Amino acid sequence: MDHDSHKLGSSTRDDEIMFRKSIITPAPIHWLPSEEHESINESTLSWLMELGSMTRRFEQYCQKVTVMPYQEGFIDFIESADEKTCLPKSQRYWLREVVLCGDDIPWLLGRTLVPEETLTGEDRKLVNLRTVPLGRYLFQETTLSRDFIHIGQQNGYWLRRSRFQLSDKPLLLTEVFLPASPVYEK
Ligand code: VNL
Repeated sequence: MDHDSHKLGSSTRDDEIMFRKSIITPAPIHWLPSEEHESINESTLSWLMELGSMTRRFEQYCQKVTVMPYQEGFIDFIESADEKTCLPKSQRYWLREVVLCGDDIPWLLGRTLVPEETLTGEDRKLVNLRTVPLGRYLFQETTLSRDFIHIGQQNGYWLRRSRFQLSDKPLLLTEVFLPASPVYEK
């Protein structure tokens, strides 16, 4: 008799859920030093360095952009050393992973990590987004600024990592551009 079997699929606390593997594979990421950015073709670079909302940019290339939630919830620690160095230490982090689709075709994998300390006041709304694109919230905020964008490649696909500040409270976004996205169009 497996004594732990009753735990399968059930949660330990009402705000704690069972986590699946990250939507972004653990395959190694090759981060490009900024000197190498000039070797990227102009069109691709304009996507990777997009400063506005990716959702809005995508909307120029399809009829509708939709969010398919993959998983959302609080996690107690960050596994990836890479990500850990980008955020201050926190008791908990809000994790949101989604697939962003253009006309129902997956175009982007999005992973957002938010230290609990960032979720104060109005910014607590970040935990209630569900199918609302994150950008709809972030880019209407006047208190939003971006610290950096890192560009990289994983399994031959482009990705980027951006750290934002909402009223000086950090959050980390990772976006993997899938092959069907207009990023790869020639
Ligand atoms: C979301 C939408 C996330 C678009 C993204 O990157 C993005 C989201 C992290 O709704 O969570 O580019």
